[in-house]
Amino acid sequence: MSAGPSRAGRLVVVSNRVATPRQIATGGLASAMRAALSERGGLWFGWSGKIAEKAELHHRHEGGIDYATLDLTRADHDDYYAGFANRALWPLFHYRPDLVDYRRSHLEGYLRVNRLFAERLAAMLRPDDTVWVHDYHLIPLAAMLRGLGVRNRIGFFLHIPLPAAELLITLPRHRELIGALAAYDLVGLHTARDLRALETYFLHELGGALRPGGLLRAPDGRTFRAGVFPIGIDTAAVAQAAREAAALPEIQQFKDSLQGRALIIGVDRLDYSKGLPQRFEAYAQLLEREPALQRQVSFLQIAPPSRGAVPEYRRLRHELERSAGHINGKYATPDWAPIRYVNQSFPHAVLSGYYRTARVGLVTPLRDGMNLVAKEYVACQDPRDPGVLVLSRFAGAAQELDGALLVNPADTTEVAEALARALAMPLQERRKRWRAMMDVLERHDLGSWLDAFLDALYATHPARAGQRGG
Ligand code: ADQ
Repeated sequence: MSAGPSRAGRLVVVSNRVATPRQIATGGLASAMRAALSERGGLWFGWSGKIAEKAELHHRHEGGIDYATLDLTRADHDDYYAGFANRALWPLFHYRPDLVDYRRSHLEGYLRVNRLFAERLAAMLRPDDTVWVHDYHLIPLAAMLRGLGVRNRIGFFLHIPLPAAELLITLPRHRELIGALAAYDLVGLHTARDLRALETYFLHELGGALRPGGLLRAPDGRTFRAGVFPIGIDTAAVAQAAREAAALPEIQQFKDSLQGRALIIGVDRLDYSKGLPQRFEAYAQLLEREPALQRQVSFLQIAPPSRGAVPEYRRLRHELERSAGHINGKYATPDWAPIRYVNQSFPHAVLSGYYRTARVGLVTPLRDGMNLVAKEYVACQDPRDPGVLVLSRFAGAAQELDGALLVNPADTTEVAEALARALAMPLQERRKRWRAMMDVLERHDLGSWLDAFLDALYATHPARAGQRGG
């Protein structure tokens, strides 16, 4: 096996869900992954999204890419995905230890499915493949692959925040789980805050060490590289879609329905990390504090439901229905509804038209790894008359988009004030702020994120994997 930054061999992407061309027609990250895979000749491996009697593997070749997808049994799905990943890791990593529902059986299922993934993947790997594992569902995958004798370069990217060490240690068996990151050659995170959390955890909880050149050493002597790779969007394509969206009939109709009112837009998966109840409350405060704005603004919140099998998500959905109904009941007039609350997904072409129509993009997650909606909103603006982004300090995107009005999403008064300021902002200031943000998005787009991560991964030396022992 050759050491050094050789790019020979396939790229193998592993993620919980696999986006085959037929399943998802659009979607930035999925198409960027597919582009990277078809360019290098590659394999995408993960859960098929199906629940079946047994864990059957399906192979398909499409668009120059091999897809290998594995069905999960009901028990595996419930313990690994709905259980440990989404009821322990997701809430904890989003700073909601109060919502963690930790069960030993869920953790066992999580380890079981990771082992299953490792076994199936190991059988498909060639010696010069480079493996890129995605997200919190698969943290221990590399450790399990190493246990099976796999020596390939393996990188990991975490799409969600990595919380402070104080929170990580509340996870039972955290040493085994978080410590397993050391089996990767490269661990990528969205922000410097996430990287600090990882370093602090390895140094102070595991007794590891920081080596020159961004290397972390685990107590057993393994070293790995960790770095900050803030994900971007396909800025040029998104901006282009927004320019073209004006001609779509649904966008024309939508604009007519506003009757000249200023639009505030929110677009999020229906998730408690996105701060939706607080956002509705902030909007109600705006209407209360600035009665002159009543009938002059309209708030469109698009929130397609997700993870309906998890009780917290069902509760949140009810809460938002109540809150939207309450606000509309209190402030609406026969010809004006303050909130348009829509539980639907839209093609990106249409969504980009909504973004471009909106005077304010309201993105207020309580915690978010990055938040691509914030970036998409900015890229969709008309440079001549751009809207204003109101953005949570606790979204990874806030580290880059300082042209936004940054807010603490829990401080609903501050958010209401920012909304009022955004709605009243003069054109010149809007242009200046937008230009600053757009510069960042043009410099650091999705393609450059992909290249930066892969360059760093190819620069690691898999030969040192031989030092690890089996
Ligand atoms: P998500 O939590 O899913 O992603 P986000 O980054 O906002 O959050 O991405 C959502 C994507 O879905 C965006 O591209 C958005 O346009 C799209 N979307 C949302 N609602 C939609 C709708 N109704 N119709 C169509 N499309 C819709 C995770 C992490 C984030 C991180 C990303 C990428 O939680 O913090 O930014 O991964 O790393």
